[in-house]
Amino acid sequence: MVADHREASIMQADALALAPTDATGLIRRAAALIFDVDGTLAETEELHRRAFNQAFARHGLDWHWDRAVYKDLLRVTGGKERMRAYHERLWIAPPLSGADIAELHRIKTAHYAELIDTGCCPLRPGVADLLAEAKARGQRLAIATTTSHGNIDALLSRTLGTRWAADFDAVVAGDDVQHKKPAPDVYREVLARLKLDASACLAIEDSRNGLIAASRAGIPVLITRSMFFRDDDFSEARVVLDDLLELAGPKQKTEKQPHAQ
Ligand code: XBP
Ligand code: MG
Repeated sequence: MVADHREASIMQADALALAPTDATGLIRRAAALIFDVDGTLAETEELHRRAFNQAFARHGLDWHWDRAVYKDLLRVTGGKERMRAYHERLWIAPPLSGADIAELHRIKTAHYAELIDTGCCPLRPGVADLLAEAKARGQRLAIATTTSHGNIDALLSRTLGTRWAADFDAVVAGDDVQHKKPAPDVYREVLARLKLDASACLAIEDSRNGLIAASRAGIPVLITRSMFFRDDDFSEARVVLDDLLELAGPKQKTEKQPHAQ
């Protein structure tokens, strides 16, 4: 009961959202910036969606997730959990074992890496600059994501170079913890590794599940709206931006992500 009360007051406290202009101050004051990956560092969910569909076809399943279906399924975090949730909706579907789901996810992850390797998924606008500026300021950087270490490495090796991990003090992925977002586990694990107080950090997220996860860990949140979560409820966030280019000054035109047209 106490935990729920604490959680409510944390969410309440964050309801006092800052104006975007204060976003820069919020970022600069943080001892550490903790980044979500999918939808935040890059618009990757469209590639995840394509990779799922390629895996279904390879596995002889007549499943096809269009963007509307995928947008709804994204409420379930974790690719394996997402496939299981979809399968449970198909009452007449043939039984899929845990091993089947794991094999499907392995194939999907391989397709995702191939798509990332085409270079069609750059970092979102303003991300590279923010990472470089934070590093120059001596701020610590971390990652708290639901996806896998393999997917993080595929994306960041391609966009930041193979030595990307040297700039991050903690990288926590979905399978490192017992419960995925919106549970706070990945964020609590990052805080434990950084040995920092939650209130001294800032989480940068794109989805309500991510906002809830970070808020439950007591971390203030800056949201950058993304393709599939644009209309999520972000009322507990400290700041909500369309993208990080807004930090550089008045809203600028941001180029469309080529693959996310
Ligand atoms: C987003 C997710 C992941 C991806 C798919 O993670 O929920 O499940 O959609 O990747 P985040 P996997 O926004 O926390 O980075 O198939 O590897 O789960
Ligand atoms: Mg995300």
